Formats: sequence, C-alpha cells, structure tokens
Amino acid sequence: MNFDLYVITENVPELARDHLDVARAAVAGGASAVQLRDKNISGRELLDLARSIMSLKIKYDFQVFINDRLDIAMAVSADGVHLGQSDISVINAKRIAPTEMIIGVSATNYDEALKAERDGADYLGVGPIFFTSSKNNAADPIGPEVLKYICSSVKIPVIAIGGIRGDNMDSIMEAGADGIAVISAVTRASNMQAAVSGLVNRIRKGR
Ligand code: TZP
Ligand code: MG
Repeated sequence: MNFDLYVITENVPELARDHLDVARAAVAGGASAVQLRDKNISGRELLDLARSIMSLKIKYDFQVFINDRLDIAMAVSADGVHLGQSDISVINAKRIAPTEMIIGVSATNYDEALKAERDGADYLGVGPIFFTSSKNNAADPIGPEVLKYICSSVKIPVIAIGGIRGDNMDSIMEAGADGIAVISAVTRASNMQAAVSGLVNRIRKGR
C-alpha cells in the first residue's frame, strides 16, 4: 500500500465538476489513491462511476477505494473499501471480501483507532484533524497532537483527513501520518490537477 495523496471525490455542481472530473485530475496529478464517495446517489449510479474510475487504471497507476459499499467495491474489483463507524464492521467485511481487498476504517479518536486495528483494518483514516465543511455531522477536530499519538500507537498505515491543505500539511507529516486524504483542497481548487501535483510534491519532500 502506498499512500501519499489519497483524493476523495465529490460532485461540485457549482463548479461544474463531477466525480469523474475529480478522479481524472487526481490521477493525472499523481495521487496514489482515489476514493469514490457519494452518500446521495443510487447504488447503480455509484457502480457506474466506480467502473469509470477503475477504467482510468489502463493509463494510470493508482488504487481505487469505494466508500461505504463493499458490494460495489467487490463488483468492480476495486483495491479496497473504506468503512465508517456505522458501516458494516471490519470483522464482517473480512468474512465477505476477497482476501486481497484492502479494508480501511475511519477513526475519530484513539479508542476507535485501536479497536479498528485490533479488528483487522488494513489502514486507518484518522480525523477530522482540522475543521472541515466537507462532511455532514463531522466529529470535533482532534488536531495534530492526537494524530501523532495515534500514529505512534498503531502499526497499520494512518491516513490523516479533515481540513488538510498545503499550508497546514507539514504538521500532519511531522505527526507521522503515512498519507493525507483531501476533498476540498482538490475539488474546490481553481486548477484541480495542479493542486494535486502541488500536494503530492509537498508530501514527498516532507519525507
Ligand atoms: N471524514 C473525516 S473529515 C472528512 C471525511 C470524509 C472530510 C474531509 O474533507 P476536506 O474538504 O478535505 O476537509
Ligand atoms: Mg461510511
């Protein structure tokens, strides 16, 4: 698993951008992973989008993750699925998924992080680290100090998420995160591809 920049897609109608636009810019800019995330569309639409994102693998080397939906991840042979605290448990996901399927789990605090690792998660999405307006009912930001504590307490890769952008990224790398997940820093950027390559370069330099 190589997590530098992990870009999560969203539809941004006011900027005339959809999931596929975001995914294309992400891979062209050098992101190592793309997660398809949409809580408002049908399973069928999600499946079609997942297929389209998978087809970008013909040209680009990156990993595809599907948020919430193990069924869709399996239907398109995605690299992984990303599960939140109210999705099916890692333990149940492991019963259903093929062994090579990467299972990521969201953790908003230390206890959730440790439990997810114990239950068999392959990586953690930890956050929100900073304030975010990209997630409804987001938990309170935990800040880089708690992130650092979690990073030093688990063995599996930690991807930091929530309000991360170029100007606060260094504190995340210093905390020991293995990767950075972003939505708005890419989806709201004037030039998405340039934003992605800027973030990727900064992560690689920080190592
Ligand atoms: N989970 C925790 S924070 C978050 C998710 C999906 C949203 C991150 O979006 P942004 O725009 O990078 O803050
Ligand atoms: Mg979820």
